Amino acid sequence: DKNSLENGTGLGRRRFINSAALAGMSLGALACTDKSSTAVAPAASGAAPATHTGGAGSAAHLKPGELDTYYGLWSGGHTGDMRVLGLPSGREITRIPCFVPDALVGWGHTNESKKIMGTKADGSLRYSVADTHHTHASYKDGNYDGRYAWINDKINSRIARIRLDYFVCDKITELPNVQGFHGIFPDKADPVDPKINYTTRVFCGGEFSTPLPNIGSDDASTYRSLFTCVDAESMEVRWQVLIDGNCDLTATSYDGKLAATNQYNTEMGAKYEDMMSAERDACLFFNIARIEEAVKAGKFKTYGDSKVPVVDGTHAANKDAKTALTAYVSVPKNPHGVNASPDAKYFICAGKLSPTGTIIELAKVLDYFDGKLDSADKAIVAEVELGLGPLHTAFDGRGNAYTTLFLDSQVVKWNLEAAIKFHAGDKSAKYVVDRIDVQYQPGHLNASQSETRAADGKYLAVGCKFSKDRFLPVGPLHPENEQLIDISGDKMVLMADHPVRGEPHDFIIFKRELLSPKQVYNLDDFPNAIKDPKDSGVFRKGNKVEVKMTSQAPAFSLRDFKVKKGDIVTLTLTNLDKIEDLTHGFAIPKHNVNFIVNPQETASVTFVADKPGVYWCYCTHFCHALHLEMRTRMIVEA
Ligand code: CUK
Ligand code: CUA
Ligand code: CA
Repeated sequence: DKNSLENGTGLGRRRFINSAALAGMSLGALACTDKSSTAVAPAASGAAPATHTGGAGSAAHLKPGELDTYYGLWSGGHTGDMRVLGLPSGREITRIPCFVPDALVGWGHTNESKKIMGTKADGSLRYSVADTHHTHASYKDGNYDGRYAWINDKINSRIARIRLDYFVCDKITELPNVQGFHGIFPDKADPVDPKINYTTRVFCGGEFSTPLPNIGSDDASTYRSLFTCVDAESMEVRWQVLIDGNCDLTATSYDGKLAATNQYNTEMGAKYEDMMSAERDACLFFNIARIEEAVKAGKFKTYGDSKVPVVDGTHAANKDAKTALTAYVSVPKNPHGVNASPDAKYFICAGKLSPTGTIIELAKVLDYFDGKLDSADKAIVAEVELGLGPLHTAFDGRGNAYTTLFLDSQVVKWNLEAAIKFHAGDKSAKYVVDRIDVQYQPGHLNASQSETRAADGKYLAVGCKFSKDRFLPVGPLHPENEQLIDISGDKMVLMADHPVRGEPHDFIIFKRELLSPKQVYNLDDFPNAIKDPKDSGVFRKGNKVEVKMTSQAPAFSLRDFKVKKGDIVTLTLTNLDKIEDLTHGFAIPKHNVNFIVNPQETASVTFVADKPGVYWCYCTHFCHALHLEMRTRMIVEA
């Protein structure tokens, strides 16, 4: 029966098949096997209700013109952008380019965006590939405050900040000394100053270990990972912590005192067999106040060219809990995901290779740092079976957690206090509340307002890594399947499937009232703005030519402009139109130029006019009845 299976006393067929697979195969082989098995028999047990009645579910389909009630910020995976979805409709509203060039807005083509992305000496982009995984937003009083969002690039260890007033990326920082920067989480308060009840730091977990400094060496046992703190305002790297093992995901406490990362490679292995050889790994806690004191006191090193202070968070240097910067709490085999409960009491680590969820009580971690517990492991208040392949956890604000089970293709809803009771010996405590099959193999999930004090338990989105038969086939590359589940009642109810282009990982969902985006730029925010059309013209210094122009539908301020063959041309365009939604584009044939300017925005491009001729520059963004007529000529003289 269901409960005996859930609480580990029974063995259903579904569990049996997966357990046998787990025992007999490597993880890699297992994932492949499971993929094909779900294609054949997607709903092995506990099938989701075919229909639902009432509740939040009835609102999934919005009428034309109706607005969504929640924003979703989705990571774009290796498209390197952040995607903005409306929930519950699941409609993708926009994409915010960050790490990778974007043809619509000219990201990576304009001088302004290239400066943010970073260029080489020759002016070309330093990187044009990325791999984003995690999106999080800035906090105030335990809820999102609508200032910023952040997103990571795992490939090049970069963190991007998005201004949520304009939905644009405004800063990108490359982290020194680390590779495979994965987890990311803003703090929610200052550990010392109670007046600072908002985000001032962003923590970043380095997943891969490298020699430090990174000279070529094949002895992986000498490689190191670091945990990094970035300043939320300046986006400069404040400090790093040298650790044993690696970092994966990150979480922060509501009081600002603790941050943590789950560690799946405490073995410091270079091959996956080595990385999964130990029965237990860890959830590593950082004492933020003590780390900042150590940095202030000069107790740090620097590595290579980096000036960033690195403090020592290894086991050997942190044996005395009363002065320790770090605490390693042991959790079962290769955990994935660490998430903070909205009651501010617990961090949950999901087991991945172990079928368990581990609840760590934060007050007890602080007790350990105060010398009141003889072992950090005593902060564990529950370690309970959830199902196979637990990855990420979300919350409903009513004491329940929702964890994705990658191998079981399910979401399990479980009650934290009941799990704690069960762990303490009360075997009658039924901590598993519900399960629902998802289609298929879920990675991240998140609930509306989940990782805030205002978790509202309305919607749960699940990022299924495989969509298989859920959409019309489009060749070998399937979309992923983002599913929406109504969690407002006792039973989870599947509301909708949405295809998403690969390959998102993480996302957050929050109430639309928390944001008030601006729809027209401020001319004064652009130092190179051309505020008066009369200031337009061609200005030459040797072979460097500046072309200044404005746009007002349906015309550019220069009806034509002349440059000479070989000129290095910087063309600056200010959109003087003030009306909301009145965006112009600017393309120059044969010169690889196309970008847009939104109302009151200024952007510039630099290119070489290398071939004599007449080039019709035209507006690429539909703006006016005379949009097609909105042109100017660039005449390149021999
Ligand atoms: S990781 Cu993708 S499913 Cu990068 Cu957050 Cu867990
Ligand atoms: Cu301006 Cu189209
Ligand atoms: Ca391991």
